[in-house]
Amino acid sequence: TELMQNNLAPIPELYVSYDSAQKLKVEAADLVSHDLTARQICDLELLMNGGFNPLKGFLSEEDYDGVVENMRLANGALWPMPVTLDVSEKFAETVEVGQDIALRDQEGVILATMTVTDKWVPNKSREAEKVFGADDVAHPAVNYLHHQAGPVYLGGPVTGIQQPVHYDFRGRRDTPNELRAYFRKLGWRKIVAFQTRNPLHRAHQELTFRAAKEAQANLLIHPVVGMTKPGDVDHFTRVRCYEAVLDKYPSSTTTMSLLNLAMRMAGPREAVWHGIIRKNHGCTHMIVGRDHAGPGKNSAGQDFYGPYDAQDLFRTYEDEIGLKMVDFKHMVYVQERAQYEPADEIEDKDNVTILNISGTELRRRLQEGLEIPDWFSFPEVVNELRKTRPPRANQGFTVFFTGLSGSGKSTIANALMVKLMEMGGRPVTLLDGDVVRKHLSSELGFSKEHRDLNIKRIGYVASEITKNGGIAICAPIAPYTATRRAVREMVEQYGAFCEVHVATSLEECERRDRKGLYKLAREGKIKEFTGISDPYEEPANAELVVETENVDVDNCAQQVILKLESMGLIAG
Ligand code: PPS
Repeated sequence: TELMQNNLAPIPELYVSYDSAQKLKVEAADLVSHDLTARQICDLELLMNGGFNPLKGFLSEEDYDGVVENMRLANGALWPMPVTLDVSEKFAETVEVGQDIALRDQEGVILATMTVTDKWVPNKSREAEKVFGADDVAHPAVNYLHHQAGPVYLGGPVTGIQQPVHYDFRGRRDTPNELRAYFRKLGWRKIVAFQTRNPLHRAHQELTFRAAKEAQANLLIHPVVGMTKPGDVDHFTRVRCYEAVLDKYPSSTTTMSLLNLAMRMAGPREAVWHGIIRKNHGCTHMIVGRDHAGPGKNSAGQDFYGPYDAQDLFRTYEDEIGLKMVDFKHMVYVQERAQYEPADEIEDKDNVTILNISGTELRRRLQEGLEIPDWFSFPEVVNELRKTRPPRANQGFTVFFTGLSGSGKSTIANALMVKLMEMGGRPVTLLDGDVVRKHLSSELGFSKEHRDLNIKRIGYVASEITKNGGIAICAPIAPYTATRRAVREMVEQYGAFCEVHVATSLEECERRDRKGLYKLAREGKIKEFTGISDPYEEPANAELVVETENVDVDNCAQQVILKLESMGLIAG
């Protein structure tokens, strides 16, 4: 068939020659500049290197409408995904249609120029409905659309000056033309691509191996390292895992290349998009499995797409994509035969033992440091995963005390620190209110704005400590709910957050008046004093509330330890 005649001729790129690029770079210094977001940098790279062929730039309004409504550019070509340059209103006001703008990376390096042909305010709800299937922010791309993307879109052709710089795994990254040249050189004419955003386990190896055999093709492991689903295993870990698995394939038939794509998790439309992208990279086949590029559950707890919707849509457009789908059902392990088989092809289902570990179950086992059997994955892969996802009891976390001045936060925090140091295993840092105000926030006072800044600085330091596997104990007043929530969100990206409300009443704090501050506050000598002349918003959802009246400090600290143990943060 014509699909077999993969001539692997170079495909068009948007880059100008080296000399022109040097000139253009100097000239572009005078243009209005747009600083690209991380996602736009991914999109731009694939636009420039031909990965998004036939696109010549960010979509015009007419192309965008066609893509949203029926997956077609204005000229009729199949294109399922809006690739748009979203900007702020403020930036849009500085740009007129017809003008050239410079597109810079996050360090200010000019990557490209764009002639703005279109500027419009998109109907984001329509985009969400049509492209992602529902205007529901439980979908990561819909959430991005509404909460991160700017309100105005700019469209127009792009002139490429240079590729975005990557410092990691440089030898594993290839443009479409580099891959085509590689296939040409090795005489590969049929190539089946495997798209992935997850670590590969034995089931995937088996599936890709079977796919290559079925198509009698060479195999390209083509993992996405641009942006994947929030919460995925980071790409550094994944690439180390892929490298380990690559050793299990015959090197003469299989290769791996990293794709700097920003996924949208758009299921069926995304599968078609992936097909076009792989076609551009010189492949003739692509594996589409169960729930391809699935975004997970919607806000009603149901799947956004059916498990085989992506395969169905791909099949509809297969000829136009120009690349064949190798469809795969779910692979499971049959214990009696010690091998993986497609679940729907097992005829003696009732007489054999079928084993399977779901993604959720795998995360639980990693989380709790439990066994991950050899039939499921490769020891090297499990090893890498255990390094980045250590069991909870080895992960960093933050204990965040909040309460009035003189409530006993610092005293309990100190006792907790000593107890945690006695246990050992993880480094402990105490970010006490007074210490922080001396070292991190010495210029700040007690206005709402300054308190918020102070707490966010504490949150930032705590999140870094948590990320690096340590224990951060914070003990500021932190009077505002919204600010405490912001800190929680910062920390929870990396580890657990345990909020402890030290609920000593104002009357008791004032009665104790350890530092004599309440007296001064009552006399008006200290302004904006929490509880007296400034608000304290009581936490409604703290992990723990400790009473300090008639309870000694040691017991309060013990309550925190027990809470941490119940959260799985302290091993028995
Ligand atoms: S905040 O709101 O979280 O930024 O406050 P924090 O950094 O914890 O600082 C509170 C300590 O500063 C002393 N202090 C005051 N507290 C509250 N209001 C006013 N106006 C004020 N002025 C000085 C006070 O000693 C607090 O210490 P603790 O340890 O909480 O008693």
